Amino acid sequence: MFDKSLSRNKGSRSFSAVGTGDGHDLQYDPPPACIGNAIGIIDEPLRQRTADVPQPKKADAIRCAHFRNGSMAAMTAGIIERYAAYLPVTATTPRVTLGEGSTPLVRSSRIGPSIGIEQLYFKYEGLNPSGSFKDRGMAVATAKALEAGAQTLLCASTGNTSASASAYAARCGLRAVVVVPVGGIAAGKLAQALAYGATIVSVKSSFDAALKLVRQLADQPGVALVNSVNPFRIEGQKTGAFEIVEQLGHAPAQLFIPVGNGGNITAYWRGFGEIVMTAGGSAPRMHGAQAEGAAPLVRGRPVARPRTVASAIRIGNPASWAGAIAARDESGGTIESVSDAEIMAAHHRLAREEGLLVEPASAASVALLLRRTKARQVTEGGAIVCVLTGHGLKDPQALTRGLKMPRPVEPTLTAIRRALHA
Ligand code: AN7
Repeated sequence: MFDKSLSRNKGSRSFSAVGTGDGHDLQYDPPPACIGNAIGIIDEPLRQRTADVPQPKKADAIRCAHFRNGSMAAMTAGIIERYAAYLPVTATTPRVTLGEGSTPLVRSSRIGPSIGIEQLYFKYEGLNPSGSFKDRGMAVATAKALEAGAQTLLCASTGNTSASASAYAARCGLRAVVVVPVGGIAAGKLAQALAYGATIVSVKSSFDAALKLVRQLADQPGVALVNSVNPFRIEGQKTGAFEIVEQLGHAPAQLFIPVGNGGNITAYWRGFGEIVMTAGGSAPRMHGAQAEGAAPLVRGRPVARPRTVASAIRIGNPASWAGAIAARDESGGTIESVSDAEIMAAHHRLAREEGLLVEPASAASVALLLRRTKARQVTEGGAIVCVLTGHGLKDPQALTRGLKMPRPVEPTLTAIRRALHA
């Protein structure tokens, strides 16, 4: 079991969780004031000072009443502010945030009991500001890019990285340039990047080839590459592990997580490792889920033409290959593949049995848990956490597959009754 307080050389940082006593549905104290003092939190990023928002002369009553019981800003402090002592930031690093992190750890109501797992939780990362876990890493990567004087965020992406980079670039007045594989990105994510004002280049290649190209392009002044090969991305994403430990009060026994480029499993493993080093306890077994048609880490060699319904993890040559394998081996875990049918079945169950809407890639973590449970490979007790990496609304095509949209009926009770019984 982990101690709830993590201490480091800069003084101790206490994660106080005020809960209902049953280990879930926890609420958090605002970050202790001492952290701000110790490292000098800057209230607003430097680049935003010029944004001149017209202010009313006199504060209006409704607004004052609304904020009387604490400002929204305190509730949604971003990950840099909350975890500065554990991140490679200094007092002058801008506290870039869109309110990322602080995502719910939702206890399973129906899937867990149905497979005999009492303590099953879902880390619902789709509730991040741009709809995926990438926002944790992007906050730190963008802050460090600003600090270094960059003007452009550059990335290749299967979708979520491009949406996240575009959002954070817009936030900070930077340019986003995203290179995406043609036909390889869900419609919602492309629309999202466009809406945030990114410059999008669609290349006639796979994600892997696109990443290779942007790595060459990144070698220019003023350009920051924000794929997970950027070490600040991994640093930001490890905060997902910190939150799980805060929310449970200890680390889970097992963590299930989808794997594409291998960045996130590397980040979570680092996060758990740092907690063990500072507070003791044991880290979870890490179970990485790849899609059967895009499973280079399972096969032990790159896949030239990766195929899967889960476009976010349609990756044949993961950039964080070594990190993913280390997470697996050091934790005594596994990296396994699941079929598209298993992914969509898990997607369906999450929506219908838990009320959790995710994109197919995210459902891979649950698909792997279901497969291991069926094969009686989940023998040890303790809490299990599945990371749900991205929101379901991003991939409307996958979402509506096999669903029948309702036909309009006449506005009469008879017609509605007839429709209900059809
Ligand atoms: C929902 O956006 O690679 O193993 O370019 O969007 O860290 O790559 C997305 C990856 C899992 C895999 N779930 O994470 C991109 C991109 C979702 C994702 C992954 C991705 P990594």
